[in-house]
Amino acid sequence: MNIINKLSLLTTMFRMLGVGRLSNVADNGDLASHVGEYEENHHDKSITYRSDRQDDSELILKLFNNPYNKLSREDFDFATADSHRPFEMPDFELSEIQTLDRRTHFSAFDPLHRELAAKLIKIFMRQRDLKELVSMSGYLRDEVHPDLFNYALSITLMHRKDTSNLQVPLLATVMPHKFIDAKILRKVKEAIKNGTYDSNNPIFMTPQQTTSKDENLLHYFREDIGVSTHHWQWHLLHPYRLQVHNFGEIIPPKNRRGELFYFMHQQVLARYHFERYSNGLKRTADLRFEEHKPIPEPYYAKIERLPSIPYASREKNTILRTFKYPPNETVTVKDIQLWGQRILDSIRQGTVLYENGTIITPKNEEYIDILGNMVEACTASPNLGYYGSLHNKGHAGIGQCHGPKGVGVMYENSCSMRDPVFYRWHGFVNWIFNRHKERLPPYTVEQLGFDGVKIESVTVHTQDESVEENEFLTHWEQSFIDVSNGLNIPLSNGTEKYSRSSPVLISYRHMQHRPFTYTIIVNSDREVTGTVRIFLAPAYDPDLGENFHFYNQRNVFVELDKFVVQLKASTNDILRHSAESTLTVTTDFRQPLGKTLNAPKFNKLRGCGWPEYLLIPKGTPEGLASKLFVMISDWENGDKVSGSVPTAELQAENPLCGVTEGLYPYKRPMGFPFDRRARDDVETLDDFIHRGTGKRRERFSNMYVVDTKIRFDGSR
Ligand code: CUO
Repeated sequence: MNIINKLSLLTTMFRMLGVGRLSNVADNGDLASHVGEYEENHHDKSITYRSDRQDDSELILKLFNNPYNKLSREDFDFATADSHRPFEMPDFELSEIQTLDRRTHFSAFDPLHRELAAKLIKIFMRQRDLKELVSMSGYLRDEVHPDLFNYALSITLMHRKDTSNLQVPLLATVMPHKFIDAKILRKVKEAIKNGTYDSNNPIFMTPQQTTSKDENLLHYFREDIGVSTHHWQWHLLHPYRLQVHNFGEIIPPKNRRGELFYFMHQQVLARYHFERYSNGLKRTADLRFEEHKPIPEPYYAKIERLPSIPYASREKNTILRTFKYPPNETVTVKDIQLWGQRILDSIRQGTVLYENGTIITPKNEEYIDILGNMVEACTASPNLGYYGSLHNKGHAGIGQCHGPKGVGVMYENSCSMRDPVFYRWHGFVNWIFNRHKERLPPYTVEQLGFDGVKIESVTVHTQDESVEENEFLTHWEQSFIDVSNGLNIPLSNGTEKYSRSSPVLISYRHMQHRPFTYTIIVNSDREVTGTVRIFLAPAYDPDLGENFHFYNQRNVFVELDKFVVQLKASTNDILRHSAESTLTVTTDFRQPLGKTLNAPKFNKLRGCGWPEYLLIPKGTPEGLASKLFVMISDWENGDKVSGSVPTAELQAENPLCGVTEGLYPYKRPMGFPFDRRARDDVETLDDFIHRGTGKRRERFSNMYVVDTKIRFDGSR
């Protein structure tokens, strides 16, 4: 009997014996000792059983396609028995991983699912080379829940050295039901089945009405495919569960992971509010977990968690309540409040209670990182038992507040940003981070300044003559997503008009801006390296009905770019194009699978990063007044981390997504200089960029503010 058959038989036996229950998947010593035995013997076992017909990278990427269909032999040939070598896998691991029923909603917010994913990742990570990985993942592809498989293999490919140049297939292309209106996908599938699909006439996805009238105005932002993709990829890079019980870390937390959790989500919130202001709306209220607290906005997802199984919808004013959390926890509103209180106590006292009972007072610059992991909470939290799991269980509670109707989008990272309640919940999470940030002393003149470096001017130009200097112009644009790898219909039977190699394009509308260039003229009295930070914020505060007070404005500054420059000892003309931003990615949802990452700008984190087309918020037809802030800081004495060099390599790292290994390249706090309150005499942004008083008041030479306008052109 060849090994695949042997495994299938064992699997069937386990199922018959009832081993396939989630309740059996608890950590226990027996399990750990079995795993230990396997680890010891592992290197004596060879695991390869495929033919060598195809390139390994191509093969592994094909495993993501049409995940709810069985692998076709034409796509993935496991070869004949004679090319197999002995293949063994600890049966208990397989039987556990198989316990997740294929119709269950997989979510990384579910601790049991995280546990299964961690085990699967461990299996993938320990394969000794790509060939072994192809064999193992190829075998497991149809044995485990498709969403679990996608999650675990994506994380693996992002973290193994031998797959670091592979573009993990974007979830929207292989599981489009989580991103695209179910009706549209049904229409496409019908057309293909009837033989009426015409690839020259892509189907247009029109903006959906999914929530309140106000929030529907923000559909282009909340429900944008690129926005959700960024969020999904970010969480793949920074999974909650980083360890397997008794095994230590499988995915070690990346440098400043917790701080990045704070910063990336803070920037999402700043952008969301910028878009609200662009649409004539005020700030949204934070959502605090209170008994019977109603959520004002309804949300009718119109997308599916599994093909043909929709996400639950939430009616207007649905209330928060006690909810179940796997495996057998009941989480009350009071639990969440208690964790919140303990976290706020930690912030007030500046101390952290670790699991082993020690109390530590971290340095200011280290505390935010600990706090991020504590609030989220991932397994790098200092004390999950005491500080609980505020953010994650908040997602889970909101995602289940509809009662028995099933789960809502808040229960999953791939689509939670579509729901208006995401911004209310993360508003509360960010409020907690701000409690800490506001306790920090304001940055000193020395920390803010950069003597000898003077920004003489900053201007913004587009090539379009209809656009004025210092004006951004935004407009709608149509792009395409190819869903041919995610339709799960058997296609190439020889008589169909459509085969798997043909693209199936759906057109979607998104925001875009005219490309522009910043011209920054800088005088320097010496050769020196600087870090340039560019931010944009609205000038006018609709909540107050007047220009922004710095206290509030600092929270809505969106970072547009951050990079390192070598200044010479004279006048420097820094020309920087909008498309060069280190914070954005230009994701093409039509990209063919198998493509490797060799474009100069993008590294292995590709897919994580703010969509380039949403770099500039929408603005208004009349032009939304905004403030462009540019700052150059001393790189050597402030941002440089040991061992790093200001090279193209450093600039290829996306500051929103972090680095897969080594140190985060900008040492100053994320969000600097707007992450802290300013000194007491600062009321406006203009005050912030000045130092001294009376006749001695002068601008920080390394800061510059330009009045800009964001004009939305709705005519195209
Ligand atoms: Cu990214 Cu709440 O963490 O969504």
